[in-house]
Amino acid sequence: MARHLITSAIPYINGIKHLGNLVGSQLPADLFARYQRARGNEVLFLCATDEHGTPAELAAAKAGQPVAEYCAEMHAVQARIAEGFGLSFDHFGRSSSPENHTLTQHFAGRLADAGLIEEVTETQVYSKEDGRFLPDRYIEGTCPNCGFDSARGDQCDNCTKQLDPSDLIEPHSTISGATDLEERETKHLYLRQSQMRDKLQDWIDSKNDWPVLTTSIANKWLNDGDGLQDRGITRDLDWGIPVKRGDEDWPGMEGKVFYVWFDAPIEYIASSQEWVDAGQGDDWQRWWRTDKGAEDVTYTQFMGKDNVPFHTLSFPATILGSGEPWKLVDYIKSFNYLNYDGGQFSTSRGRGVFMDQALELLPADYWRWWLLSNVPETSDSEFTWESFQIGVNKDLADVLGNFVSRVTKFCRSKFGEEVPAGGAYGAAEEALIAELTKRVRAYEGFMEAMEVRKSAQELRAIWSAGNEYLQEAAPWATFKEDPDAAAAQIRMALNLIRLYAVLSSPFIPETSARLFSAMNTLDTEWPGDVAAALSALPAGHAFSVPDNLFAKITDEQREEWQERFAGVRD
Ligand code: B3M
Ligand code: ZN
Repeated sequence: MARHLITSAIPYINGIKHLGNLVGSQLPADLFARYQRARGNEVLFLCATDEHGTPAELAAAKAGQPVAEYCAEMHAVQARIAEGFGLSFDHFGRSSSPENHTLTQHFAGRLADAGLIEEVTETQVYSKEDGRFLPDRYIEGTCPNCGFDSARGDQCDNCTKQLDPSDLIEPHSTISGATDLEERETKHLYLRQSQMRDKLQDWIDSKNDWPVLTTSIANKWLNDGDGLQDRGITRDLDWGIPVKRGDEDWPGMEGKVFYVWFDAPIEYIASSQEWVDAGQGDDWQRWWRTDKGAEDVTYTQFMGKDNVPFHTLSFPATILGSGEPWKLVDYIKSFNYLNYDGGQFSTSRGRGVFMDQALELLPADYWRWWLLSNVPETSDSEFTWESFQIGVNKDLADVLGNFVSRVTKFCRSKFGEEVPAGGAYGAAEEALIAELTKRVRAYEGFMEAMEVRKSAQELRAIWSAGNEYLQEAAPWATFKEDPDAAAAQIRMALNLIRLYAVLSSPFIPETSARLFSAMNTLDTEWPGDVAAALSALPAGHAFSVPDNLFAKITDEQREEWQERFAGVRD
């Protein structure tokens, strides 16, 4: 039995995620986790909310709530929606957990002991009225380039020019409006990533099976310009993990917190500790410590392409720099972007369909199927309501749903609600078994390789093969001349439904559960031997006719939704 540690990039806490976020990490990670479990492998699948940093502070301020309270509430909301989408995390943690505090401070201490942390004094904008240093995006003023009056300290949204706060004309604090801003000296910790360039390069070079999308991004950062830059890992903020050196105070760093991107990936590990502390798991070290049993674990990370530098360089620098035997990632699966109806999904502008809204329209499996079969894998892809309608109506309703409905209803009317006996399988059935054997092996290969689109295509072909068989066998016609032969055909078809339930479960788990329940079986075993799997339900086995599996999306619905989601959400 193989052991798979799987993590999805942890979504920011600042609001409900849109479908583009979902398909770029959590959903494909879930597909892979469900597949590995279905193959009988041991899986630990972790995710969490990413709760620190300026975006969390801003979102809480906008909601008029203390940030800790906002995060606790939003975590519960995100957890509930994740469950609604069938995301089968073993644990959905919080980067603000006590476990992550301790572990992040531990790593910082180890890195300091190894000489990999440098203390740097720099100047930053301080607001006396607010009593705090202001991050760049808390400062606004007039753009020196275009005259736009709400340019931010890091960038002008009007002309896109990159700015420093000191470039702004008449800068003010966006918290209080205060204009008496001054530059003050402040000390920060820098992670000396440059010291680890060669180590990281060797590690990346050893990953010749990684997708080019992943390695090219890493190599760009390793080799561009002056090479890998040292990186500030602390901030002058209230909300975050206090800067400590292990469990000791860090002189000069009082009142500062770690940078969100320093503690967020560490939460992957902390999430497994939370899992144990919550009494859900009994040992996290055998997943993460190569001296404690993790040497035979395969660790796969899922993420959008914008997260790749942090996972190929910064986080490995933390892990390697600690000098401790932590498990490094074995494979990074990264994704391009999903666009929305001619533009981009946008959380800040409320553009597109958000996870909670999607579940109000239709059950999770409709979305899972479309999103996974259109995942932005080799290039960006686009959600349109037309494409969604076609995907759902054709693949789910016409192919899978229709097959199940015809077979079960026909059987009920002619043979009753049990698998009919009939004769042995004949040539047509043998041919079907041969085709499905080939296809199931191909499907396994694609799933193993995380080729999500190809996996979906193969699964669709497996469903179609059943439809074509039924069309040619035509048991409703056979029945008139040879009821025994028709019975064998239906026995095959009912067994196909069970097979589909097994194979489809990583993509459409709710539907798969309904199929198992209709087929009245607990036999979810993966079809190592397809012929045997297609005899699993014996003659006389009782089943029931399930309710219609999928409702078709009508043109009126499509138009209405398109209209409803054309604007922005507030
Ligand atoms: N929260 C960015 C994102 O959600 C960030 C990922 C952290 S992964 C450790 O895309
Ligand atoms: Zn400008």
